[in-house]
Amino acid sequence: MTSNNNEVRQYIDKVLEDIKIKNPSEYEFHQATKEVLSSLKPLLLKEPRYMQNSILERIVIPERTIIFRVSWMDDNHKIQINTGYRVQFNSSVGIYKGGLRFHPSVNLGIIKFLGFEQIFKNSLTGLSIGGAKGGSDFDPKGKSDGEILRFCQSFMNELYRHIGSTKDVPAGDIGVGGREIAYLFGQYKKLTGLFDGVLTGKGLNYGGSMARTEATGYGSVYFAQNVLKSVNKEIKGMRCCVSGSGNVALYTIQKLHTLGAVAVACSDSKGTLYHENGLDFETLKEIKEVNHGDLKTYTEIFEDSIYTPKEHYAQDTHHIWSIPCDIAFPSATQNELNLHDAKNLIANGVLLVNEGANMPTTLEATKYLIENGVLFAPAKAANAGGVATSQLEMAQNSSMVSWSFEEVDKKLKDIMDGIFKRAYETAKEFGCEGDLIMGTNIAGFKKVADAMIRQGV
Ligand code: NDP
Ligand code: 2IT
Repeated sequence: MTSNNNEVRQYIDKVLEDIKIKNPSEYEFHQATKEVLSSLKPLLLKEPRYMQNSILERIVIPERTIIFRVSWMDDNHKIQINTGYRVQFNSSVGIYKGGLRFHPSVNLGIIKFLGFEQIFKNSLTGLSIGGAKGGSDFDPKGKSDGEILRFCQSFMNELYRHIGSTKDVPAGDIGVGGREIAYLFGQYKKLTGLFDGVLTGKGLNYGGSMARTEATGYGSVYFAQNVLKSVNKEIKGMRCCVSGSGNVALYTIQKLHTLGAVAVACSDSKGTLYHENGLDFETLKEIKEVNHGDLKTYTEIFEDSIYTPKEHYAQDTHHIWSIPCDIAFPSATQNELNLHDAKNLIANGVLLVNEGANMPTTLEATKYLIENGVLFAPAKAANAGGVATSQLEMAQNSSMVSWSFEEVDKKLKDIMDGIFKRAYETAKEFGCEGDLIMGTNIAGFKKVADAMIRQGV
């Protein structure tokens, strides 16, 4: 028995409508669920069991949402209060897994959109990992090292009871890098007396994996290589704009240069940097990763580079997307590439948009890019190298072995090739060859939904 078109469309619309009613003002969550559910139509038409088992209604609600108070003392001995979150979204195919974001914009809707996306991304890697996300509205910018330490300790004082190496394994995301993971791990160990793989992205001297730092950026470029190969092109010689200058952006830039492409522009929350002959990776790393500084200081070292502060951006646009490039790698944050930006990219002849960040392209911009023949690599596939390598870190921790950089990098590349193949072939199976959004969402969803059905209500 198959379902008919109207029935499926009404089912999807009803679930999306209910999400809006039950979760008002969670706009990013509305956007993420709309993107996924809309692309599942061909699958729901073909396989009625998902409707019969109320899978959509179930999958859009987290298994557990934890919200907690985080109080900590600043350097002036004043007590500061933030909100902490951990949304354990889906454990059908494995332990809850996903990053922690520390940024003042964090709210429940943002953590839910990220947790929801994580379910399908993790499933698509081909590994057994469930989906979760967490974080806080704490702003690490301008805080002393002591303040970061005290915040992380207080955050873990509550989080520790909800996580564990066979239960829920957080990692980094915006505002959470090696320093924060170390402080969080130290406090977890004090509270539980356990030295285990409860967090990923750990330092190499206490259980971390080689290549985890590089993994999301490298993986994003490996994915782009696959997309280009499918249209008989190669990455060598391509001029690229990579937004952001954090973990994902930096290692995207490094890998692009290794492969003979040229990254000409990057950005941070204050402005855009353009360097016609190619950005210098080591200098960027020193400014952003080591010193947590401003991108602007790059122009003091390279006088032929140009910095445009955010205040000078044209209205409603992000300056970086008005710089001519063959490939755009949005790698900073959600909704950082809008319809105006898409029009600018197309006017300048962009070939591929490869999403390094989570949900960086608005729904309107995505539609416009695709309608105008731009290749599009969706985040759940293109940035899955980070979480996949986190799983490799967990595998090394539980078996007490350490793999070399080359071994991990090789596994990462194989995983990214596998993700592309799965997404590409799934799209083809459903009559939409080349539609990687549909391929990614259907392949990611199917594995989780089938596990949910098999495991009962
Ligand atoms: P980082 O904190 O290391 O870097 C984020 C970068 O983006 C910084 O340059 C930051 O600017 C900029 N940025 C952040 N928020 C904004 C904003 N609201 N407006 C403008 N610029 C902003 O984070 P990551 O590199 O780890 O994460 C980047 C993206 O990649 C996120 O969407 C994240 O969810 C996603 N991602 C990360 C993975 C990982 O392993 N880390 C894995 C998969 C996806 P500034 O330097 O001024 O703060
Ligand atoms: O969005 C993501 O995939 C991440 N921030 C990484 C998650 C992880 O568990 O490594």
